[in-house]
Amino acid sequence: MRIKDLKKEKNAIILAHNYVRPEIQDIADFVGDSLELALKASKVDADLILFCGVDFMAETIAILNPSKKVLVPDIATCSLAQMLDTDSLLDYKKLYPDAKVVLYINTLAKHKIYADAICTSSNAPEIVDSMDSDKVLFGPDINLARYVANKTSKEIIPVPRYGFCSTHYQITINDLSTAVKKHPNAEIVVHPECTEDIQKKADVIASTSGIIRYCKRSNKEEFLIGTEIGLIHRLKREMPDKEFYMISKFSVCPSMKIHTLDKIERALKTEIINVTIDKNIASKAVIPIKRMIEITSN
Ligand code: CIZ
Repeated sequence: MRIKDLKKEKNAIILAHNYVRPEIQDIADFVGDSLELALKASKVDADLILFCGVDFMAETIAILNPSKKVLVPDIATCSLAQMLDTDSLLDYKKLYPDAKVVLYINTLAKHKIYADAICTSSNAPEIVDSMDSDKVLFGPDINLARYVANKTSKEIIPVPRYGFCSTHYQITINDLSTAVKKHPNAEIVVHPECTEDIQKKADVIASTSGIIRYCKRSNKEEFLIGTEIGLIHRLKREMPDKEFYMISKFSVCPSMKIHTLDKIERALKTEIINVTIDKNIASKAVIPIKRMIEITSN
């Protein structure tokens, strides 16, 4: 049976992250960033959510939608989320007892439970500013931590000392100068997970959905994009009259590309792999996630 029929039969909806393969974005009911997807999942009238993205995103959807069955086509691990380990987080908390803890959404639920608030790349400075402490433990991405530190008067203490997204880290200054030589009129738009060197040369730094919104507003016709390659599909689809070039052709997240149409069909047929979270962890992790939603909707 085809995906469309299976979706109808099971009252299922397919949610896909901005970074997944183009053919999956094309059949998804909704494509967005992790927070948009989790919020969308709470609003839809579906019994089953098939999510295409990586582990921490699937967990967030499951935590915010406890009454719905959440499936993934395959196990996709975010290497950045893996860079935070429980012992270092707890050691830092002991070392800075007065600091609040803000964790990027790219963390596993077992770590979210230690946060005062979660943030995404689109709301990180706002969430940090809302904390009632001068010091904030922030993790796990060092580049996002630096970006936030430049936007706030609070002291940002990165946890761990050097967590990074391998996909964004592969975008080098050399790639950027080559791309600028080829497309001198293009605006440089990058994600805050890019290194500090790249961020300094950028015209705009924004989250995935922020990049889409910015390119729509801009009068420019050409853009050099510094993020995972999957976003290019959405940019081109939504702005066919503008030109988008990757700064580096190597910015590909293997975990995001693990999902395929065949695996989606299989998942809908068999209803495995199910995303389940320990009830005790879910009940604690939902608190800092809801805190972020509360802060950003005020
Ligand atoms: O929140 C997300 O989906 C991530 C990881 C990045 C972004 O900028 O959308």
